[in-house]
Amino acid sequence: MSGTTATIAHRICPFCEACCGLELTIADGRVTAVRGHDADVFSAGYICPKGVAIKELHEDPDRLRQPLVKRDGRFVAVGWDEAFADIERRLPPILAAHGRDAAAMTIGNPAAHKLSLLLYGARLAKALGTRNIFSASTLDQMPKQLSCGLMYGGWLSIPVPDIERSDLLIVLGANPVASNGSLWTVPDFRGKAKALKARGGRMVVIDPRRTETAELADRHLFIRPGGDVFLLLGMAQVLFAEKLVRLDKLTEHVAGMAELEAAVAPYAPEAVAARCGIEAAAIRELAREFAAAPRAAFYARIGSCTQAYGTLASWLVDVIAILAGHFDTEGGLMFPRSAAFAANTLGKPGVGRGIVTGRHKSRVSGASEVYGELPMGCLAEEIETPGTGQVRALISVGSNPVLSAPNGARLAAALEGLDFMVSVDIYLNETTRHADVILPGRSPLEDGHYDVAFPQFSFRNHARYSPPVFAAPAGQPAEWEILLRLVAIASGRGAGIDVQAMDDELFAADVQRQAGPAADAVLAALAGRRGPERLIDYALRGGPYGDKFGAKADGLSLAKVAAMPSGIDLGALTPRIPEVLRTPSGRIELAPAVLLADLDRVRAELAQPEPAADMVIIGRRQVRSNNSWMHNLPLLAKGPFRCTALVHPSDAARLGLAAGSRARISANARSIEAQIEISDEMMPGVVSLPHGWGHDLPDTQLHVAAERPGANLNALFDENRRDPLSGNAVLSGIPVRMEALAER
Ligand SMILES: Nc1nc2c(c(=O)[nH]1)N[C@H]1C(S)=C(S)[C@@H](COP(=O)(O)OP(=O)(O)OC[C@H]3O[C@@H](n4cnc5c(=O)[nH]c(N)nc54)[C@H](O)[C@@H]3O)O[C@H]1N2
Ligand SMILES: Nc1nc2c(c(=O)[nH]1)N[C@H]1C(S)=C(S)[C@@H](COP(=O)(O)OP(=O)(O)OC[C@H]3O[C@@H](n4cnc5c(=O)[nH]c(N)nc54)[C@H](O)[C@@H]3O)O[C@H]1N2
Ligand code: SF4
Ligand SMILES: [Mo]
Repeated sequence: MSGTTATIAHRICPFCEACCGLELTIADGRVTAVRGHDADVFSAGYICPKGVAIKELHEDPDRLRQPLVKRDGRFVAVGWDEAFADIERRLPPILAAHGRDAAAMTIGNPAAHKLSLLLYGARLAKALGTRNIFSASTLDQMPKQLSCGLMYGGWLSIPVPDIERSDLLIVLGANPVASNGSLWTVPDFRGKAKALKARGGRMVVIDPRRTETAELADRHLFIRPGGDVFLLLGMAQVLFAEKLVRLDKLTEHVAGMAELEAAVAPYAPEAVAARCGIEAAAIRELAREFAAAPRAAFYARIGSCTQAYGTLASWLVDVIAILAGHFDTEGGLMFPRSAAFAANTLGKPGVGRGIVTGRHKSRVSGASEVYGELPMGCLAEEIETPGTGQVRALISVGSNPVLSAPNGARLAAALEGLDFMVSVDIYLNETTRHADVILPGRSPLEDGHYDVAFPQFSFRNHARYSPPVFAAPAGQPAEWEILLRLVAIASGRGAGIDVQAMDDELFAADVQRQAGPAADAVLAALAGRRGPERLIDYALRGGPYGDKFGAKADGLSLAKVAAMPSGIDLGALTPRIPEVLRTPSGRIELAPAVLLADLDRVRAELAQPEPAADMVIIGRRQVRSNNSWMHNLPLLAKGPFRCTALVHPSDAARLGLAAGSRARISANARSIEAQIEISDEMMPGVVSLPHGWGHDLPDTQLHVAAERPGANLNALFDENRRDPLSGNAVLSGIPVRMEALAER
């Protein structure tokens, strides 16, 4: 027996939006056990297998711990100064010769879970000064951000179900039992759904697959993929036609009621039923049941976003909640009040400048800028197409678009054509293999953490901070330091810059701009802090519960939050209308003109004959998988093979597909091969395949993932199919052909 005693450490899990508190047992400098942190005020001990796998991520021999630089086509490990010297030699000349837009940046999902990347990624984007910013948001939630921006005036003012006080929860195109929730931070969704039912409440799930969440529900309705807008228009029409609208206290806070009513009037359930695959009577009943429930919430997520009418669908979900009187009220959809970083807690309450889009357009396709970004689907053409403004250099930050974006093969070829590429990433994977330099971030256990975004979507208000569990290896910079060195290179100040001094300078400039005359006092109050921790302290102390830099003695600061390893509970959600609004009118905009105009597409589609696809494909998520990058961890990779194409028995029989056999799935003149699984949980005519697989590309370093690579769903998709308003990719309901393959 070694003489060391075990110690306990706590860390907010960085893998999904549930943000569970982990409890780690540490002995001899190693993690020996991972469990849920029972005393965590927010997650109360809940975790899933991915949280346990944090130990394997920390120890993964494939995880990069040193920069890699490509020399003569092969990666070699180098020191940090050498890696930055390479970047300094190669990046600035490209910017000097071809202008700022010659550089592009991609930002992936893990950036939302890493304080350093979220807070400093924006600094890099600014220093690059390029319009070519692309992120996972346009493969995901941009439609919801846009609809909420238009309605409430803030890109992150997204209301969430107050599940603990609800009697009815409708879930559309989301599977929180597997995904653990998204744009809704709700650890242990299953437990909360069961509690809702135990107190007499009901849950209805609408999904082309009878999901794990649907299994828990009182009712499941299949919906035709891509048909959400039709269902939702039908429900909204019923609320008006049957006089079920009750705005109550919101009456004086909404604008556009008459326009909304006129806009949805043509869409009686009978007119839309065939398009969504739900009978008119069921649509009617759903609207009535929702309106009649004393307290009800409507939650829709990625299935409703990654489609051609994503923004309209996202808008209508909130519209229905508002019309039915289930908005900004207990048990309905409510706005969290985040302790830090929320734009909707800053500035003048109740009114603002709203949002703007289209400040610039993408060069090749003319796609509109939305929230400072261009659609990810446009990246390949921006690299391939010659001319002024052509993208010649790329910095990828925690993103793997070769697998996570449509038509990765085209993108991979485009990346090969770049003059220079840098990846800030922890793996040599399908995307980073194209880089000239890879700069690895630290293990999450070597960084402190505070969630910047997710408290803005949490089922309950809270503030939690995790200090680093382990010291970083000597010489390994934090990701914010990596990003600041890139800022220095991009802004011509040289890789050799004193990063700490530059951080002081950038921070002081922010405070001067934001705090005006109070700036000196604020800076003095924060003098002991550096890096992301200083930004958290600044945000917390100036935030809605803050100590206002000493003026409110009982208010929050980072020191106070850090002193509570189980976090601080800030209570159940409370009504925030009108204070949360930042629209120019100071009202909820029920009928934004761009959305009403977009209904033209819906009208046009209804006038066409119904599409007659043989099979359409959709995606799915699984508990032991996380997008494209956690398949290298043995704990998650083991067990039954998960990247299977799920089909209904009737389709299997019709197409001659046997369980366990392989099939070719084709669309858009491309095809993949996948293993068949047969289940009546699928809607007939729909096949479901998880995304993020396809780890069989050469020159990666993912030894575990490569053993069972799976098929890449996104290889089938068309990078040019988008929701025109948000630029979001269409990743659902694509017609495919399926053929049985002879056994090999
Ligand atoms: N067909 C289909 N496609 C989809 C989806 C779908 O439902 N269907 N979902 C979409 C959604 S919702 C999303 S969010 C996107 C995700 O798209 P991406 O963000 O591009 O994909 P991830 O798989 O999350 O890749 C994360 C990358 O970050 C790296 N990484 C992990 N941890 C760290 C870290 O701590 N630091 C750094 N620097 N890098 C790190 C990984 O090595 C990997 O390269 O995929 C989208 N793609
Ligand atoms: N275990 C695990 N957890 C994750 C992730 C992961 O990869 N694995 N990824 C994380 C990320 S980045 C995100 S964004 C979230 C996403 O969280 P969720 O939105 O809950 O994602 P999914 O589980 O993919 O659920 C989407 C559902 O939409 C259904 N669907 C597909 N097409 C349509 C359609 O046209 N209409 C309707 N109504 N439904 C449709 C699918 O069958 C599926 O059940 O999950 C996060 N959590
Ligand atoms: S649900 Fe799992 S992956 Fe998500 S935060 Fe909790 S432990 Fe981590
Ligand atoms: Mo996502």
